[in-house]
Amino acid sequence: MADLSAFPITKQYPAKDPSVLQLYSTPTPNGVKVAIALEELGLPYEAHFVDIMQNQTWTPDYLSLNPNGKIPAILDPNGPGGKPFVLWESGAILVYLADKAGKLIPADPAGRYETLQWVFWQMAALGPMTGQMGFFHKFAGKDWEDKRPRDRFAAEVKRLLGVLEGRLADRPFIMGQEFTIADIALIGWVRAIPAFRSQPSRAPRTLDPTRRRPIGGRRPGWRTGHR
Ligand SMILES: N[C@@H](CCC(=O)N[C@@H](CS)C(=O)NCC(=O)O)C(=O)O
Repeated sequence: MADLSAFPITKQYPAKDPSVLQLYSTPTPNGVKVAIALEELGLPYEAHFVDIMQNQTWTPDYLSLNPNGKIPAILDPNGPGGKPFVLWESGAILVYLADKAGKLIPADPAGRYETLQWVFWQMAALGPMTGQMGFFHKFAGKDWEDKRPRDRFAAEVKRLLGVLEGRLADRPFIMGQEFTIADIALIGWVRAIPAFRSQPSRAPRTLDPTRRRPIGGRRPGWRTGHR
């Protein structure tokens, strides 16, 4: 049985089964990605709900896990070299899990780099821009008098969705017929877009589950991960 007692996070969230991967998360657009990947890969794990509304990521125990004070984060008792391994940043965790299981990322180098390109695009562009749009449309920034930041982020999200629509115009998933971590990275954020606007907006085409686009694919991991 793995001993995780050296990790202070296990005081805040005790591990019932320290032999399986420990997930610290919340079903936000970033948090949901890791749960979806774990479900899709069928890897055993134990999920700990981190209440970000109660600032639970800012405790000394949580910060010892992730000094950036954000979910998601993992503690894998069987990391590289068979040693316990901590990782945070959802994109890095997705790549780690895909490599660990040897699934959800193409094996050929070109396909692998192209998948990573879309994961990075989500992490650097669609995610942060949508987050800012949500801040200015719906959350604390909605009462700001100056509407230019709101309009700037909304316009950029619209442009980015156009890029995504273009990519999906002739294929069911980002990488063609294969469902990968690039799709998983995008799921939560694209689904959040209608809710992050002050007025309900027509869901982008990528959200329509009947089209079986990656965002709406009726996959078991998608459902469980989003709960
Ligand atoms: N780039 C990070 C972003 C993580 C992030 O922003 N997490 C948010 C929830 S989606 C969070 O933990 N917020 C809590 C807080 O800031 O107090 C990732 O993708 O993992």
